[in-house]
Order: sequence, then structure tokens, then C-alpha cells
Amino acid sequence: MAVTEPSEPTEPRDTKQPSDPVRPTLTLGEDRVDLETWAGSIPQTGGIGPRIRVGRNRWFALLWLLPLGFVVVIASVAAAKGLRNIPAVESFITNHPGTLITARARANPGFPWWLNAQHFLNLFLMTFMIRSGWQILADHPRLYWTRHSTPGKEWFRIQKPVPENPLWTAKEDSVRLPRHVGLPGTRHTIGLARWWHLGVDVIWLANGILFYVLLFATGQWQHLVPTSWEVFPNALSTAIQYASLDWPTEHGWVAYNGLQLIAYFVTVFIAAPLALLSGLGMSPALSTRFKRISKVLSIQVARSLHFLVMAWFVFFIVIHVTMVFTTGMLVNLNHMFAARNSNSWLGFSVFAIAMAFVAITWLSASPFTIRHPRLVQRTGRRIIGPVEHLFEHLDSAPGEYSEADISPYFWHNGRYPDSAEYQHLAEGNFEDYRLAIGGLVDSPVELSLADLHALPHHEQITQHFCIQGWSGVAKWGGVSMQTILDLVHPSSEAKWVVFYSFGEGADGGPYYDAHPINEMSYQLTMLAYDMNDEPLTFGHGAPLRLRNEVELGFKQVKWIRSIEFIAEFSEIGSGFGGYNEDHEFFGYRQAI
Ligand SMILES: Nc1nc2c(c(=O)[nH]1)N[C@H]1C(S)=C(S)[C@@H](COP(=O)(O)O)O[C@H]1N2
Ligand SMILES: [Mo]
Repeated sequence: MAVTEPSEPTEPRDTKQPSDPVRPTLTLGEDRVDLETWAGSIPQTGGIGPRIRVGRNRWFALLWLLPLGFVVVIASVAAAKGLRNIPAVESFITNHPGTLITARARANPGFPWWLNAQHFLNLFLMTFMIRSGWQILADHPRLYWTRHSTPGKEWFRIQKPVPENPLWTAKEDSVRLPRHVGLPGTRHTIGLARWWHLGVDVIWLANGILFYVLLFATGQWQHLVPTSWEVFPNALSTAIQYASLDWPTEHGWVAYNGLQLIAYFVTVFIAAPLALLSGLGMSPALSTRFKRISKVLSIQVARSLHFLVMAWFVFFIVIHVTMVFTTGMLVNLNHMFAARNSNSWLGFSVFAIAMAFVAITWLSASPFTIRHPRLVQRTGRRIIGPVEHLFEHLDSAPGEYSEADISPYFWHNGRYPDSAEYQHLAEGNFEDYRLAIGGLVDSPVELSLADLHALPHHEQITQHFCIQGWSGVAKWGGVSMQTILDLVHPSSEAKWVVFYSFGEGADGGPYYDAHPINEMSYQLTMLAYDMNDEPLTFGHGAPLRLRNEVELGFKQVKWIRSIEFIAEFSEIGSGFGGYNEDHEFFGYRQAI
């Protein structure tokens, strides 16, 4: 694996503080994604067509919905045509023609330019959010209704069943997506996909909030909010008219028909807020702080709902675009792209230019991300970083579970240690293991496992949130990090705590990660040597691993070799705060 030079020459270090001996062995991350060597040369394996579980063990391939949907459409047309021969139905349609035009609507027709602009910005941003969302799904291509993420218990998957191999990792389970479907498509690019997803999300939300404000400040809300129960019979009437291929008269400039009103209202006022809420439901920091909510809205319920909201948006987009084109294209496009009510070609022209722009950015987004991942990482951090930082201040203390909540299956992740040194220690039952804790501390120490066991015992039952999307609850036994702080007395310059591993990261070189020092005194931050009342297994990080419950899984360093207190991490590795931050463009603050 090629290693790039550090971007700036580093000053010689202050020699008073000996640095951790692991430091010089850290490898630098590349500043671009090389598809051959990416993520430890992981092969670009694809997934399978989406499947939904029916009953215990049978899987329904969702692609069957296409022919089924076709049959349903044909049958609906036949049924609607039949219905319209019934006089009662015809009089129902005469009484409820489809659109309720109130006096107020008649007095305030039309769409302002700001609404046109916001509609465009919304659809433009949605393309990135949906694609990067699919990429995030592809990194753990299964959906569950419980926080246990047990193989075989998922309700949806785009991947084969989990193999029997007990050390199968979540990273091996990830799948690639076609380059212009996912963003950026390449397998296990969740770090980059998340910058797109969360970064664009902030802009999308700002656009949405401004949209709400303008809607209600100007009276435009009347175009989107049904104000009479008439909307339901009108929607039914519209549906029958559409299905019978004898379409209702459109009055979109003044008022939408019942079916449109319901679809737009659900999209703007239910689906969009639900996307935000279900997104927040996946944050480890929020979930541990607001346990009462997350007991019900667990990460997996949130993730499944988030997926269903996406499915609604995609369904809506397909139907909406089809209807725009088939129910008076020129007039419709003038409404939404030229703020006028006419059948000139102006709206169409603006729309065509807008779509060319969407197509160019769509096709460029993945290649750009592959070529300039550091730029995506830095820009994403600038946009969403402050929010992630905010959530780190949440108290993780409410996040404890009970014995009954412990997961029957806990996924493995990462690259297993294979050095002779580690093997030697493991064969000797870690009797020769010494945990070195140093750096900016008054009393550096070296602790054997026996020393660690002699320190006050701390136990917690908590939930793990992998960045890829799986979760699990386990009981951890060991030493509270507060006990370690009391032992070594960090000096006042110490701002970060780096955990170095015996294990290498995917591209080689020791795995490590930096944590803010204030999180080390949280009640649920600990060094664990036990898991579920047994000594930590090889796969889960023997002899020692970190638990910091406001942060995502990749920050929970396993197979800990040493701990170093530092002032800043810019001179450690590539300087991004951890192995996955250096090599896979993750963010170092990951409370969401
Ligand atoms: N040393 C080391 N620690 C690591 C990793 C790794 O690759 N190397 N993977 C991380 C990731 S991505 C996760 S989700 C958790 C998984 O812990 P588990 O295997 O016990 O579930 O470990 C974290 N700690
Ligand atoms: Mo992870």
C-alpha cells in the first residue's frame, strides 16, 4: 500500500515528554481512494436483490413487485372503467369533482419564485441524500426491528444470509453499489457517504425550515394543507378518474386536487420530519441520554423507519414526476419552474437546464468523492462537525440496560491481530501483558492484567452502535476510566486520550483512536476485560478494550496495547484523530 508524505514538515517534538513507542509505527492514510487497495483491498463484492422476510424463514424478492404492480395497475384501470358505468359513481364524481377551490384560494392563486427555487433546491439535495443513504445501508445491508441485530432475524436484506463463520465481521458483510447508484458506490465507503448524507442534510433542513416559515408567513400553506374533510372524497374521486384514464380538470395554479393535497401534505409535513427524527434515533449519544425514548425507538426501529421514509420519498418521486409529465406537462412545469400559469415553453426550458445541472452533479459526485476524499471529509466536518460536537456533551449515564436486554448475538468487526507479539501474549494467557499509560500525565504507569483486576471493579450493560448500522447490548466488566485518571493524574495540557491497539487497521499499521479527555470521566467510559461475565474473547478485544458510550463503535479500540494522554492529535498518524479517520475518512467526533 502506497504511503503519502505528510502535507507539512513537522517540528521536532518537545523532548521532555517521551512519546508512545507505537507512534512512529503508525501508517499514513492516502489522500485518495485507490479502488485496488481500498479498505485493505476488500474485493468489490455486490449484494443481492432486496428481500423481505415473511414468516420465520421465507424471503420474498421485492423485484416481484414490478410485475405485480403492473398487474395491479391494469386491474385498477379495468375496475375504474367499470365503476364509471355505474350512475351512483358518476354522481359521486359530479358532487366531488376532485378539487375544492375555496374563496381564499381563488383570491391568492399562483406560486412565488421563492417556492420554485426551494422546490428545485430540495430535489437537488434529495439526490445526494438518497444515494448516500443507500450507500450507508449497503455497509450493513440488513434491517431489523430489535436492537439485537441477530442474523436471520432481519426483516429486510440485500445480502446473502450471514455465513456460519463465528468470526465473520460486519465489514465482510458490506456490499458495493453501482458507482452512480450509491454515493460513492465503492464497498465500505461509509465514512465518505456519511459526510454527504449528514452534510447535505444540514442544508436540506435549513431549506426545509425556511420553506415552513415562508409557507406560513405568506399564506402559501393553503396550497399544501387540506382545510376540509372534503379532501378525502375528492381524493377518492380523483383516484377513480385517473385510474379510468378520463382525467379530472387540473386547477393546480389555484388549488391541488384531493390526491395531490394528501400526497404533498404527507411528504412535507409527515415524511420530512420523520426523516429527521428517525435519523436522530440512530445516534449513540442521544440514545443513551434519552433512554426512555430509545427503549421504544431503538436504533434499529429508527433505521428501519428511516428506510421506509426513503421508500416513501422514492415512491412519491416516481408517481409525482409521472403525473407532472402526463397531466399537462408545459403548464405544470411553468407553475414550478417559472412561477407562471401558461402553456409556454419557458418552464420547460428552465426545467431542462435544471435537470442538466442535476445530471452533471449526479454523474460527477462519485468520481469526485473518490478523487478528493479529504475535501469531502473536511467540508463535511465543517458543516456537521459542530452538531456532532454538541451531542458529545450529552450525559451517557442513563444508557444502562438490564441482564434481560443482553443480545444473544454480538457482531464482530475490524481486523484481527496476528502479530507474533500478540500471539505470544495470548498463548501465555496475557500474564506478560503490560498496559503502558503515559504521555501528559504526572504518574505514568504500567499495569498487568492482575493490576487491572486489583483496581475497583466497574460493570455496565450498554448498547454498542457500529457506524455501519448494527447494534448489540452487552455487559462489560473492568475498570472505570475515572479510576485510571485518578491513578495517572493527567496534566492540564492533556486534551485527548489516544488508545493504541495490538491489532492493525485494514491497510496495515497499528489501529488507534483519540478521544476527548472530558469523555473519560463519563460514568459509562471504561476499560473492559470482561464481556457478559466471561473474560473478553479474542474476537471482542482480549485482553482489554475501550467502552465510551457516547461514541460510535469504531472508536471502541479493541486489543489495547497502550494509552497516551496528549494535547492534540495533529502529529499522530495522518493527524485526523484515529486509524479510520486517517485511512477511511471517518470523523473523529462520532456521537451521531
Ligand atoms: N483494534 C481495533 N479495534 C477496533 C476495530 C478494529 O478494526 N481494530 N474495529 C472497531 C469497530 S468498527 C467496531 S464496530 C468495534 C466492534 O467491536 P466487536 O467486534 O467487539 O463487536 O470494534 C472497534 N474496535
Ligand atoms: Mo464499526
